[in-house]
Amino acid sequence: MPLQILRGDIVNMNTDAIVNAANSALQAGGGVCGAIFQAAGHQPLQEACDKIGHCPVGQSVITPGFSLASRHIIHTVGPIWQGGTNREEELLRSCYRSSLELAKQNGLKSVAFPLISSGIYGYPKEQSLRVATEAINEFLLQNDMEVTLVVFDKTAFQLSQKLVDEVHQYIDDHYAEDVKLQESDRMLESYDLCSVEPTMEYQVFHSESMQLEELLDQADETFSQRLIRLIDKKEWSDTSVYKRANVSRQLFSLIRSKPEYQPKKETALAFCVALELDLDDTLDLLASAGFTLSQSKRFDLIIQYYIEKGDYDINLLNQTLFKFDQKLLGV
Ligand code: AR6
Repeated sequence: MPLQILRGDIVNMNTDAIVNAANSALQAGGGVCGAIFQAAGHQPLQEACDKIGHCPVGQSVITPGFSLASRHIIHTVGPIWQGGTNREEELLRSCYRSSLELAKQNGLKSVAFPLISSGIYGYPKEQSLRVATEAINEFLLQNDMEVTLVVFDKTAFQLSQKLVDEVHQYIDDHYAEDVKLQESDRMLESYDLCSVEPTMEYQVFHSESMQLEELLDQADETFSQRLIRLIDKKEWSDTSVYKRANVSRQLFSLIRSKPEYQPKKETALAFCVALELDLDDTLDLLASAGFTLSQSKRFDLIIQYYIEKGDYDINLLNQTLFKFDQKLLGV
C-alpha cells in the first residue's frame, strides 16, 4: 500500500528505513530521536552520525539501523516552528521529499516517517500532517514506494470539527439499530489495523427489479474484469487509477492479470473511490467481489458518506477513517 497511516511507536516498524526527526548537529535528543537512538544502540548510531557531522534543515542523511528491525535510519532535520512565516512549510516539505529521494537512491522499498517537527520543534500537528501527506503523495505520483506515517498520538488528527460532526451525524442517521450487529461491529473496530482480513459478505443485488439475465451477466463478470472495463470506459490510465486508489503497482498488476482475483473489501472500495463511482456503481463493483455496504458498519457508512457527497479525495477519506479507528482504503 503506497501510503498507510498507523498509530504506534516507530521504532517497532520493520520497514527498509525509519526516519528520525533529527537536529542539524545529528546529536541524540528527545522525542522520537531519543527513542530511535535508544532502540538502535546509542553508541554506534552516534558514531555513525558523527562521521557525517551535520545536516542542514530540510535535508536528510542516512545511517545503518544497527539494532533496529529496520536496516536503515534516514535522519531529516525539520524546521523549528516560528509562526509560519520563516519558510517552515517549504522546509518541512523538503524533509519528506529529500528523505524519500534518499530512500530511492539507496534502493529502499519501504519507509516509515514520524510527523517531523510536530513535537519539540513545535509545528502545529494538524498542519504538519497535511504537509506530510501532500509531500508524500506528490512523491508517490512519480515513484513506487511503501510509505507509512506513524502517528504517536491522535491529537495530530484534529480533522475540522465540522467534518467530524457531519460524519458523526451521518453515522447516527444511517446506523441500523440492531444490537447484535452493533456488537459485531464493535468487535470489528477493535482489530489490529494491519493484520485482520476483512469479513466476506454475501453478495447482495441491490436492485430488486434486476432481470435474471442481468444478474447472470453480473455474476459472469469478475471484479477484475469489471474494474478494467470501468477504467477503459473512463479512458483513464491504469497508473492514474491505482495511484488515486492508494494501491501499489504490483497489486494492480496482479488484479489485472488474474480475472479471478479476490480483492479485500478495502481494495475494492479504494477502486470505487478512485473511479469516482456513484453509490449504485459502487454497489455493483463491490458485488462483483462478493461485498456490499452495510448500514451497521461505521466503516461502510463513512465511505458511503463521502460517495454521496461526491468527495473522492482518498487521503482525506483515509484520514477520516483513521480518526474513527477504521481500516484504511487501499492495500
Ligand atoms: N514513534 C512515533 N512518533 C513519535 C515517537 C515514537 N516513538 N516519539 C515521539 N513521536 P519530536 P521534532 C512523535 O519532538 O518536533 C529531538 O530532540 C511526536 O509525538 O520527536 O522534529 C531532535 O533531536 C511528534 O508528533 O521531533 C531534535 O532536536 C513527532 O514524533 C528535535 O527533537 C515529532 O516529535 C526535533 O523535534
